[in-house]
Amino acid sequence: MTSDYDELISLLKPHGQQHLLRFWDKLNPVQQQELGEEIRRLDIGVLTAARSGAGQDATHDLSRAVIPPAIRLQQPDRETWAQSAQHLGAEALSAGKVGCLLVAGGQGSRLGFDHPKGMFSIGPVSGASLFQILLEKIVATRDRYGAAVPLFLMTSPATDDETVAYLSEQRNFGLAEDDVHIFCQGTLPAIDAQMHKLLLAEPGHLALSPDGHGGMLEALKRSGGLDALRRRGVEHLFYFQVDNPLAQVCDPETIGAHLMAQSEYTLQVVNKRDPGERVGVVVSIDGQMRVVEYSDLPAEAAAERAPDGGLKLWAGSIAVHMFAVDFLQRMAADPQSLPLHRALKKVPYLDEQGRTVQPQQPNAIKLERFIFDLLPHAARGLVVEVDPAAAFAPVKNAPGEKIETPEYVQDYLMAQARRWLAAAGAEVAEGVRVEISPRFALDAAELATKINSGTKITRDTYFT
Ligand code: UD2
Repeated sequence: MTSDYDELISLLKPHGQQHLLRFWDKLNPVQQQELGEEIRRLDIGVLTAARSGAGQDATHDLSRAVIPPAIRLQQPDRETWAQSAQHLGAEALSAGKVGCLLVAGGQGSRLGFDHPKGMFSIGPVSGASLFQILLEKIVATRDRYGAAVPLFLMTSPATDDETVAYLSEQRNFGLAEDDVHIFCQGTLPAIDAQMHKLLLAEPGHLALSPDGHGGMLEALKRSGGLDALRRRGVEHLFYFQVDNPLAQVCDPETIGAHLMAQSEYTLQVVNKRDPGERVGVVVSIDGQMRVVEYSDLPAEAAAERAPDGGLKLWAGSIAVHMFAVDFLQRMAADPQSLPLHRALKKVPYLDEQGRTVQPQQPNAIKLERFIFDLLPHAARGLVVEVDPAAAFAPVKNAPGEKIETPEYVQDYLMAQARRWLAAAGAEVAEGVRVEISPRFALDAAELATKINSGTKITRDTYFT
């Protein structure tokens, strides 16, 4: 009978990774079992990547890149088109055919917040958390259309326990227990950049980190989420990130656009004004759509101008997508559908003597999968331009930086509230902070039914 040790060695040796068992004899049986499980869970593609130093991003010939046909904000028929789209979207919502997928694996470390980012307080008057604002949008959508909108919420090993406890304490901000499916993404190991060896963080643990938002596909399937979607008759998923409280969650216009085009993968985009904006661009190369991440976009390509003076590659992805569930199901069945991306990072590790080394320079390759790499596989894709003032204000940076700080995001939220109040005929005094809970009004039209024209707002107000 072969021992655990022998079995693990036979897994690792062909890939030159047997050093992972260096401290095996010092581990107790429980630790040995845990390490064994981590090793068995490694996917073979990663081991091969480790051996070859691969996981290298493919380069694309951006000279042939064009923007795919897109629904533009300024196109003359946008208004009429939007009405038909909204109608279709509303029908799908009323029929319970739409669910939400929120990726919330990130921590607030860049914001100096040592908790899941979703718990970060952002409401400019209420102090509501990102989770509260986003989940209340789902609750308000459910109430408006009279049908459940199930939420599939992805956490990571670092955020899972706290997120589960927080949402339970907050009673999911009004979403029924049956409509919330929390699942945890997987991890990928860090690889020594010189030697192509997987790193140990502790004698009995690999150096692991979350596998990127692309890990959603595998994790959704593994957790039974894809089956649950089928069972519930959900045909389309509205996907968004936890850092953007302005996200137009379940926007009927976007859902309708997706349905009209029979799209498998629809992306909300903004018109990039500045070549340096940190959003991926949606392009079409030889008829195939894909997202090129900002870090992979050469400066010259990013800065190239179109004849009208705008940027040639203008379509900035704000990471708000619609997916056909059939498409996700098809993709989840193919382990190759999402490639690995690599990034050189500083990763602490155990040296041969078992001492922890804190590297001063990037020493390791971290691997991740990106959900937008599904786009080239879609039989039909669609790009819909949205107004950033109404749809995109992510909180990414600590106070003091230029953009995407908590103050910047709060300014966006307050500016939207002011616009809606002005449209309802209310007057908001200078310097007053206003905030509208999604449960009070989901849009300007709803607000107008609740606020009397001529109302004067002279002190900080949270409409709830
Ligand atoms: C992302 C997009 C960028 C643009 C921008 C809009 C990537 C690689 N880039 O940039 O093109 O659309 O968003 O704001 O996506 N997350 C997880 N698990 C992970 C990694 C991320 O759940 O393993 C979540 C994270 O909680 C966050 C979101 O994905 O909500 C975005 O992640 P990010 O902050 O790493 O991406 P960013 O801002 O560089």
